[in-house]
Amino acid sequence: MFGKSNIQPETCHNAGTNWAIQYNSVSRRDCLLLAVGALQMDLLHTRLEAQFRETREEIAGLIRDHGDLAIGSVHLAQLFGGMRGLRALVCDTSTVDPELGLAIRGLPIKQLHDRCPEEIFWLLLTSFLPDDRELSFLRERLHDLRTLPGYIAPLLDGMPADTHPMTMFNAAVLTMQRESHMATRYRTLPRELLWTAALEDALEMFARLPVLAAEVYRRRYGLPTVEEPDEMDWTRDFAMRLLGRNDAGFEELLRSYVVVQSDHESGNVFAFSAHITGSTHADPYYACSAGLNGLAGHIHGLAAQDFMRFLFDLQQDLPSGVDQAFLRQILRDRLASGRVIPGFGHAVLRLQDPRFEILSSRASALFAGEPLFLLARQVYQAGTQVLVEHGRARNPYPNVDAITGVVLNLSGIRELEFYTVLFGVSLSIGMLAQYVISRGIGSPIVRPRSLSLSEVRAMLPQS
Ligand code: AMX
Repeated sequence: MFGKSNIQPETCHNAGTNWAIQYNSVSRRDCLLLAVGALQMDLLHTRLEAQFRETREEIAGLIRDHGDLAIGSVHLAQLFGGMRGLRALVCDTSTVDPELGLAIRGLPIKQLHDRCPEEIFWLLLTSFLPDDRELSFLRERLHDLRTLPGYIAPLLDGMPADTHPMTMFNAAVLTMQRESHMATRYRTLPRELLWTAALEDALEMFARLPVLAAEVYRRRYGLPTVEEPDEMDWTRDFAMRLLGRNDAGFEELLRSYVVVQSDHESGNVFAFSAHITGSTHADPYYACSAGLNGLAGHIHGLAAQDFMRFLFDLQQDLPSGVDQAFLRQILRDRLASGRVIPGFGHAVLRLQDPRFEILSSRASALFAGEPLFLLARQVYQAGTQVLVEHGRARNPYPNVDAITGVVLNLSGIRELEFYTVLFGVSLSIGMLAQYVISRGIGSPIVRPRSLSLSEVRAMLPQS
């Protein structure tokens, strides 16, 4: 599970590949990586190389021929409203239509939830689902890359015992930044090839983040060490590391859990934070870490733990059950005291989140009679009724965070603070794909302008 860290770069002008000949100030490590990488990365690399070249040319043409085309306007309410509804980013990996929900590369998530995360990573990057050969290639590559650097175990063990698992996870992600190929090769790679090093980082992170998450889980909660699994299937390996045993039901559930949460276009806080950070050419470790920091907010990725805390409080206070009228009153009181109902609402979606529906229907099949699931269903109903009655929330339905904690808990992962880590592992798949694409198509630094309040006042119509 743990290995040695990367060797430090040395100077080397003895190039072994075409790229290296072209950019002859690469280090010995770069030469090796380029030579080995050029062989191993062939399938994915060849696809992406052509794709990025064409997209770069298309974007240059669009800017040249239509650069002045107005695609929308900014309303004053949006300045003060977190830019919600403002369409000011380009993201091809996925779309979140308010009335349809998530589609990855045009495919609705309801058509994809039986796929595996490896297929989704490939789809996000290339816009094609991999064939069998491509899937095996990716799995082998990930299998080879998954060993964590040796310094991660002491880092995790050295943290205060009550450190939030999300902090442990993210501190380790940031610490692993020293492994970054992009950071090492930045001085020598031309801008249009930065994506090649970013892809190496993305693959390593995709391979290692589940291993890291499982390490955080077991160390943080003092669980016994698990015998190292040796699975080619990314999800099976992850499931075994988490539970410490093979459990086909949990594996299936985890596969859907990861897939439905793998990407949500680029405007959500996690992806946006990562995108902005990456736009400075900070490497994927820094960018992912920035995204994880954003995810660790209560009205974003911590909502799953907050929803579960709410359920547990209900169970504890009312051990013999709760009727709907009383539950509605509890929720009304909560709103009246200025608190949100966790696990409800969405900044973009105006329908019930299809991701919630997918995981709910899996939960119905697996946990139909479980008291926790029955209570959760009562809350789904009462929460929507109370939010409709309250009249403020534009989306009164339960969101994905209202179901993820329930399915994890009923699968045996009971430590609710850990749930956001699993959300982070899932979302990092999209974030990493977006990172590679952004470097591949040459996305520039993100730098919107701001207005002062007095400038806004000066724009108001004079009465
Ligand atoms: N409970 C209480 N009030 C809510 C609410 C909820 N679940 N959802 C929305 N509202 C309120 C908003 O706070 C806002 O109040 P205001 O008018 O006093 O400012 C009003 O309803 C209108 O909000 P909105 O436009 O419908 O939503 P938003 O874009 O402002 O916020 C979100 C979206 C997700 C932050 C919000 O619904 C919320 O706080 N939900 C609870 C936390 C949660 O479940 N977050 C997870 C979301 C999914 C995710 O990112 N993982």
